[in-house]
Amino acid sequence: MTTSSPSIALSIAGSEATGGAGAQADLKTFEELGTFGIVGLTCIVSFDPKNEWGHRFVPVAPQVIADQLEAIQTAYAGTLDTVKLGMMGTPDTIATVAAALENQEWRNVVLDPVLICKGQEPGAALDTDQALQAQLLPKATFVTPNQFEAEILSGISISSVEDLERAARLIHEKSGAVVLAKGGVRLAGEDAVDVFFDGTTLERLSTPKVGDASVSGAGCSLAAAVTAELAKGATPLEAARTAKAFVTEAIKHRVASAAPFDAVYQGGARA
Ligand code: PXL
Repeated sequence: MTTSSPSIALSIAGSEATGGAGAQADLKTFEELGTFGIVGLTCIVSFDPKNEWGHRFVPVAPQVIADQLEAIQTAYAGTLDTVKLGMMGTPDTIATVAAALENQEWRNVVLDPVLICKGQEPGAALDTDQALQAQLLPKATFVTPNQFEAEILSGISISSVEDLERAARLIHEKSGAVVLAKGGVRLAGEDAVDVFFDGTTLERLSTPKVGDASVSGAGCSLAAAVTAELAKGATPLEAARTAKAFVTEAIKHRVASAAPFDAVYQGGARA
């Protein structure tokens, strides 16, 4: 290894075939932010254009997930210390990933607690939600819930930035992790406000909203950008600020398609 080797960032996540969200968003974000990106794939999501772009979901077999992580962790033993956890999808996948995480020490475990995706019914996957909270949340050093996920993790309903701040504090108390709770476009008002809380510092990260529709891949890319910045050695607050600016540009340069939602473009900051 030379001193110019890039920092390594691993995403354990699902494929979203149209390229907006999931592992594809993570890898593009890792690359844009100057890290060496790696993926361990947990599932394949293919939206169904014949069925209102609903989710078709196929899990990767637990042994195949374990094999990928064995290859990755053995290849980069000693240099890999930062991981992002995205969509898991099943309790078996969560157990497999939790076991693999135990095989080494981590400096940063960024958990994007993907409970449901756009178009899925809330509560469709209660056993998966519970497994995620029991087995992955305790391992997280940084967690990035959206409004819905923050409601589930904190147990309170969220309709204002003040609520989001209360939820961020509750989720920190429960997990010990740094929290970046994403209000995004979902809370009323002219600004997209996310809340950072690390146990001491509470900061509102605010930018003017870029339209009112949520854009596919925004949440994944925000958490991936946090992951890349932490891998490079940024503090959690610096990582959150950089990630917010990165995703704002990615939303401004979003890509339209025949799907009902636009996708973020991670090259936006360069464009
Ligand atoms: O945006 C959440 C998300 C994460 N990962 C995968 C997805 C989605 C939403 O569609 O498909 C694989």
